[in-house]
Amino acid sequence: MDKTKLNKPEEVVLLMGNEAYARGAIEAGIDLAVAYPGTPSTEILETLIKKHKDYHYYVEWSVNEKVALDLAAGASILGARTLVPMKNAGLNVAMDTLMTLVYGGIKGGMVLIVCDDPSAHYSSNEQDTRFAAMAAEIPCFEPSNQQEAKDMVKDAFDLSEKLELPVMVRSVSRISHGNGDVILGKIREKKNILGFNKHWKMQWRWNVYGPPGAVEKHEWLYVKLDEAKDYAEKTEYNLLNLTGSENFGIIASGLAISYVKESLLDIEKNPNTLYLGLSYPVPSGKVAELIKSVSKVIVVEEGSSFLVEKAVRAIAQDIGSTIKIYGKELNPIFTPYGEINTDIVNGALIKTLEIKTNLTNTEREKSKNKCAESIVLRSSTLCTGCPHLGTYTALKRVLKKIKGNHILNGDIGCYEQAGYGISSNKFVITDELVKKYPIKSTYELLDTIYVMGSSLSMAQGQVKVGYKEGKVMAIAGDSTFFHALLSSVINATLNDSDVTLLVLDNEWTAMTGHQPSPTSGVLATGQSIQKINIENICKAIGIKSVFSANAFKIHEVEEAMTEALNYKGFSVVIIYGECRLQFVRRHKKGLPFFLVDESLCSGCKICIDIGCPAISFEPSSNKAVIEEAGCNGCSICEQICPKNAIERRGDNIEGK
Ligand SMILES: Cc1ncc(C[n+]2csc(CCOP(=O)(O)OP(=O)(O)O)c2C)c(N)n1
Repeated sequence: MDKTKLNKPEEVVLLMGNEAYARGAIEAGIDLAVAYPGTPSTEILETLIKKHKDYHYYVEWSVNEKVALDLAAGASILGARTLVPMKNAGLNVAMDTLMTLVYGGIKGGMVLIVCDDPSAHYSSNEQDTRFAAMAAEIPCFEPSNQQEAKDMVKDAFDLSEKLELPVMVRSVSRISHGNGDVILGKIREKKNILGFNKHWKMQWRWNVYGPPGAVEKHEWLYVKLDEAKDYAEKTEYNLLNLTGSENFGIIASGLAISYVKESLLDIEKNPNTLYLGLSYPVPSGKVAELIKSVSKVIVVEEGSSFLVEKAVRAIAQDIGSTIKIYGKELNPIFTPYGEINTDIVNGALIKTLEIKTNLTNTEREKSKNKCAESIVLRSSTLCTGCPHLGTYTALKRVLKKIKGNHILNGDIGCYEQAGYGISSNKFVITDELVKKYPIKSTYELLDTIYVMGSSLSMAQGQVKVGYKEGKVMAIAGDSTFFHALLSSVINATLNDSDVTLLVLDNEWTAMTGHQPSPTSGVLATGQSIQKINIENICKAIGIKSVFSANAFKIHEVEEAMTEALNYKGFSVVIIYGECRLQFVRRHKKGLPFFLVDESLCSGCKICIDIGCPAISFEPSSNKAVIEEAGCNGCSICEQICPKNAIERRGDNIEGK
């Protein structure tokens, strides 16, 4: 965001959804914004970090989402306005706090922006986090465009303070990462006065066990929920339009509203509509009015919790209506998986309503296909020179020498790509083949990947039930180590599990865009701090077998891994190697690069199996090729070439 424009209310600025959310928070006069990075939410805090000095609020990348929410809770009960953005899965981590925080609420406004990811573009699931707002019994906004993204955050703070409850704003990737015109609003100059009052409006207000106890505090939450329902009926974000001329009505929420609006233009229909910008609680009065005005209702929403659809059915039953309701759950016209878009809405409306139309979407299809033609198909890979490539190359070589059906439990980070199966062969599943499947590509290494921190505890489960057919390993990064793995590390130490953990310490939270991790030595604000050393933590916990190695020195890594794998009990190898992109940023000049000496290359493809995007194979000459401009000079290929056919050129700076 351009600072000069920031102070100009009424100015129209093109903003990415996540910048719009950040702007909304600035306009609301926040005191604190804390988060753990996670796509598609990361840019919200990144934008706020850039502006924290101008608008006087505290920012930090916390070690995980629960810690972030706890921080915000502590501040909000003093009266501070706090923002906690996170990705979908982030709320799962923070849910423990949220479910109890609502029993007494907060004093200063608290807004959680939860960025869902329908179609799982950046996530391991497509969860519809609106269900969490419903479970926690707090209001949930859902913007349909970038303007609303900004406005809703600002209004969510006011609502939060009015209800004395945290309020959720549910985003989706296409809002968070899409761009749109936003009319800027005024920035609230006033900051809330902070103060601590133990019995603010209620005895033991901030102590859920203090009298009145949890049940009474839950009862209080229901009073608040009634106020939220009232707001849902009155707010202009929930827009009822009964001036339509069709015998069907549409109820849509969030981004689906934009799809519906576009679709109605396409199919040239003008039904009664109810657009919900606040999708929890659903305004039953407005829904009832719409139901009564038509003979069928189509519910369009993004996600699979059927939140609005279920509510519409319940309201229909309540008012004795037998109207047919279409959506995703019963009478499905949309699938509950994958995201929707205007074309899908068009198709569903045309089919369900048996609309005769000339609309074929051909123009849109044609331009889409044209764009698709110019895109080279490729899957994601680790970067050239990535330290994880060195680690995995060493791991493959070590495991090849140890007999058995080893289990590699992966975790969440750039290194998870070793489980993406890029260039893996398709094969018919037979028990024998499954066990003996020969791993060549780095991208076929990891067997399990679920969520942050699960690798090591899953590995423990495997050995504790007596798995003995091979080695059991867990592989996780530095940011993940602090986020959710540390408790598993303690658990594995306590219960002495025969598992080897590899911690790939690349000094950054790389996958989400190089936010600092506790091993970076720097804070979000740029302030230098002492690095927290994972090796020291492991030793302090009492792990007897802790090894370390340099990711860019294959033999060193192999040696450390071999020793750890030979150890009977819990062993840890910390593999150091800064994310090569960060390293290259600091050493723009003078990096070495590597080239293949064709006269020596035997075409064995050992270097290809590293999985480095700078190395390819030329079938016509049967030789490997290194693209000079792509090479980041890590030297892994040089170290493993059996023919010494890879030559170092340029200067001689090595990775740390
Ligand atoms: C609960 C949760 N929060 C956030 C994320 C987003 N996320 C994906 S990978 C990652 C961190 C990766 O950092 P690290 O473990 O250091 O590995 P690197 O990418 O640096 O190799 C994060 C925060 C997530 N997937 N789940």
